[in-house]
Amino acid sequence: MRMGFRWYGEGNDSVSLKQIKQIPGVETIVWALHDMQAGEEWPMEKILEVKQQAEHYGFTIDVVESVNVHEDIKLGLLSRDRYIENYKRTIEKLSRAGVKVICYNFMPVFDWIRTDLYKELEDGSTALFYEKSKVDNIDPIELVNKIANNPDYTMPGWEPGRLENLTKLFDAYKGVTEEDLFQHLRYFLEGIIPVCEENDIKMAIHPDDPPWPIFGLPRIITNQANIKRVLKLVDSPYNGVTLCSGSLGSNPSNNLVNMVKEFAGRIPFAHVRNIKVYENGDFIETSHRGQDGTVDIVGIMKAYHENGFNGYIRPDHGRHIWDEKCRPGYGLYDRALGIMYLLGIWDSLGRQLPLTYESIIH
Ligand code: DNO
Ligand code: MN
Repeated sequence: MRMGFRWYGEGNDSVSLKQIKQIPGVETIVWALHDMQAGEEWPMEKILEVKQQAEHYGFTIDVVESVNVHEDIKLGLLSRDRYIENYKRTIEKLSRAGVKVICYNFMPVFDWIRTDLYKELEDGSTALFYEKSKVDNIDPIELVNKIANNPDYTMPGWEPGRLENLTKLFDAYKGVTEEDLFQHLRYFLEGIIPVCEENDIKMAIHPDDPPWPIFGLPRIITNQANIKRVLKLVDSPYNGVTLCSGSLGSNPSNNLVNMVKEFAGRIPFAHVRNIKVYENGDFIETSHRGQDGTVDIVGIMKAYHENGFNGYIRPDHGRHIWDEKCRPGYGLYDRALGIMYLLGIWDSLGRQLPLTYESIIH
């Protein structure tokens, strides 16, 4: 298992590489060029700039999250081929820079959705919260405007460029079914996986968050059966999943331990985080500790260990604690606590030797 930490880049993150360096066990940053639009080919100079910054602190840049997929690909439009070509070129460049895994998602229009970014938990910290009835009853355009007008943050999937076209996009998705989405994903994978095989880059699809249709838009990366189907669309070890326990865990009928067992070998990247799901379908993000939420974090880590997991892993969203000002869900403190918890479980499952006295004498 190799530990990673998501970093939004110089000038774009409240957390510095210097700080990340002081979290035990982190080997790679999980990064992206966040100013690139979906569908654009990534420039090599910008990739190498991040590589240089990371290597200065001894990190690799093995995991990219995400290279976003253009909506025309998800919609299955004729123009998709151009964007698939760009995607292939980006894969080749990332491979040349040393990248091993690309995380991406196939959610129409939006990435993750929450109704409150700073909901107070019992301990006085705040965290991302999803109120089901609110999303079920809200006008999506109204919600998006509210978020777009708050200059304090951007979220993946909520970049201004994407928000402008929202009404048009909703129209374009009218009549697009789940089955259509599967077929569009197949077409995309058939295009890129041979390039991944040649360039030794594993694709890892992130589950939909939350894992059910929202605003009348279809969502397919939602449960065990559907993930199994995605892995078979192109049955190659280079077509994998980012198994995100928090996203999938917000539907209590998803059994994450079973998924780790079934998909072992096809999980190049794991997101491990906890959430607390309420009976009415609401959920709140909690600390990573198993007892604090409804996701079986210890069981999941054990299942990874038993199945010889040697992929990348990262803590996912954290709470906002100790008055930290940061991107919602992406502060330093709670994610660092999350790492120590995950490493604590992991190290207790195998024999971890302390340093020898000889090894510390120079
Ligand atoms: C939620 C997060 C997501 C993820 C993207 C991947 O669990 O991990 O925002 O980064 O969906 O494309
Ligand atoms: Mn995730």
